[in-house]
Amino acid sequence: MIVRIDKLQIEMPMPQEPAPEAANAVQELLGGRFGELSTLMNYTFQSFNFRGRKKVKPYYDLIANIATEEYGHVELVAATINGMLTGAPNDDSEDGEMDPTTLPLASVLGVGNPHHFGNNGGSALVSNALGQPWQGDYVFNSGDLVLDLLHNFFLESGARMGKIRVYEMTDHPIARAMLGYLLVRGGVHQVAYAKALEELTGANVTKMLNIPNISNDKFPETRQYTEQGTHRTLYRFSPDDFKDIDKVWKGPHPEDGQEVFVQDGPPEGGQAVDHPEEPSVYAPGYDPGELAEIAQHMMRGS
Ligand code: MN3
Repeated sequence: MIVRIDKLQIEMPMPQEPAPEAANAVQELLGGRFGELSTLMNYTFQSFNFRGRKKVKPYYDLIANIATEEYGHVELVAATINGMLTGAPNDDSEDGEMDPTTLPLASVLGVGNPHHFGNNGGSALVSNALGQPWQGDYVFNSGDLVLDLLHNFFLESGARMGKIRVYEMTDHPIARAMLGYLLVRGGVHQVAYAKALEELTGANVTKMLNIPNISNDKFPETRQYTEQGTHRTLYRFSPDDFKDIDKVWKGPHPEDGQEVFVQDGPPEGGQAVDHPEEPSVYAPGYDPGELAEIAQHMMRGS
C-alpha cells in the first residue's frame, strides 16, 4: 500500500479569505456519517476483516485499494478546512509576536465551531458539522460480501449527497477545488461498487446512477477532471498488490459509455500546502522564531 504524505492528491489554492462558518460545514465531509473518515474506516476494516479473500480476490483488492485512496481524501478535506480557517483570527501581530490583550480570537466567537480555535490550533477536527466526534459505529461490516458492497454503494451515494449540499452552501475557492475533485473520485467509487454488485448478482446497479440524480457536468469544477478521464480511472495504490481490480473496473462508464481503466500508481497530485503559523493560538509555538532556530540546529546536527 502506498500513502504519500508529501503530496496532496490535487494542487490546492493558497488560503485567501477566511471562512470559518463554511469550514465548519466542510467538517461534515470529514467526520460525518458519510464523510471521508467513514469511507476510509469502512473499507479499511472490511479489508482487514475479509474472510476467504483469496477465493474472491478481485473484490478484496477493490475494497482494500479504495481504502488507500480514501486516506488521501481525509488529508485533502483536512487541508481544505485548515485553509479556510487561515486568517480567521484578528491577527494584527508583527513578526509572529502576539498580544493576548488585543482579543485576537474575538473575531471567531460565534462563527463556525469554537473548537477550531479553542481546543485546536485553527485546524480540522475529527468531528462532523455539529462538532460530534466521528464514531466507529459508522463502520458497517457484516462479512456478507454482497451486503457490504451494497452498503458501500449507499455510503458513496450519501457522500455524494453531502458534497453537493456543501457545494450549495459555499463558493469558497478552496472548498470548490476539493469538491470538484472529490465529486469525481467519489463517483468512481460509486460506479466501482455498482459494477462489483452487477458482476456478483446480475442486478443492473449502474442503472440507478446518478444518485443524487444530478450529473457531475453541472459542477464546473469537475470538468477538467472529466476531460482528463479521471472519472474513468481507478488508481492502483501499490506496485505489488491489488492487481485484480481490473477484473471489476472494466467495461463502459455508465454516463458517457467510454471504457474505464486502471492506472498503476497514485494520482500525480500537487504539493501539500504548508499552512502559515497562527500566533493567536501559538501554533506551532508562542515564539515560532525560537522553534525554527532549534530545528535549524537539529538539521545541522550541532
Ligand atoms: Mn472519498
